[in-house]
Amino acid sequence: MSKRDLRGLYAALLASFHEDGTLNESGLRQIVRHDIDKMKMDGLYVGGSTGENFMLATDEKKRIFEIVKDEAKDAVTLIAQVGSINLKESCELAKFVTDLGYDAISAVTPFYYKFSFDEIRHYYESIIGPVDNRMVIYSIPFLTGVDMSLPQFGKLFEDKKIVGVKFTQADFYLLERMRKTFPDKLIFAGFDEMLLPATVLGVDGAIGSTYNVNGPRARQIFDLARAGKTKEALEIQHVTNDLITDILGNGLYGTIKLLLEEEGIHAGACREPMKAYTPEMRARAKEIYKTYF
Ligand code: MN9
Repeated sequence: MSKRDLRGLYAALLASFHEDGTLNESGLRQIVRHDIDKMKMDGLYVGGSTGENFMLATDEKKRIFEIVKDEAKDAVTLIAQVGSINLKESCELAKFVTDLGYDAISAVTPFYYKFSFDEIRHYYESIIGPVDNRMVIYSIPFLTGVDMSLPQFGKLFEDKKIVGVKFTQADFYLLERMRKTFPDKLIFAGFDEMLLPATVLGVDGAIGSTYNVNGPRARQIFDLARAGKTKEALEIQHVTNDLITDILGNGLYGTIKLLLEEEGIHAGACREPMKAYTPEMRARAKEIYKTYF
């Protein structure tokens, strides 16, 4: 099992597709290189929401995990998100990425059906139990509807292989309680627009979609906040949040991909049913690029 320190800043990796919806393998490699070489990320979080993972077939997920490992090698930490409500698939992917040498596994809380906490615990134990790897819970209540309590996180964390959580929620009271209660577990901030307050509360790292384009500013916020320079960090968070607001207003993943296209990276289209780019959306992305980069 990888012993690599998991702390640090991760890009939630985008996937690249051709217009016909098939995977654009060279585009994906370009994004990986960009995140490592230009954005200077400590790691990549592969197969998350930003990777449009929940719209993909199992063999496409596997191909992405393979390509990313092949391109990144051991240059950065790699976490593979394998969660889905097809538990058999999640278990198969957990083994697959462990064999590939991924440093950790992550799994979104099972969604759509209203699973009980016991069922959620069973899900995590089924995924991580059989493999020699570490698990980072992916908590994102606004998309999954699964909002776990402090004691519930505590029950999951009793399993030594469950080492942390990607905390994509804005509940800073819960975040503070988690930090105090679980000093040895890893907490990753999941909302890029709240990186500064999350860092002040002592997160171990952050995982975000906008770091594919805004990595250097995120690094400044993270470093300044950890050094106690919150005023300076806030200035950069303000610019960052102007950018994020503009990105969200134009379509999140599509706009990040269009910003990468401005850098000569073939980030391509989004997977249907996400919509194709309109001329207006492309034009707005160009304006956003000129404003912030
Ligand atoms: O992985 C991302 N969450 C989603 C985390 O995409 C649902 C975030 O990075 C957000 O995209 C970002 C913008 O709201 O904070």
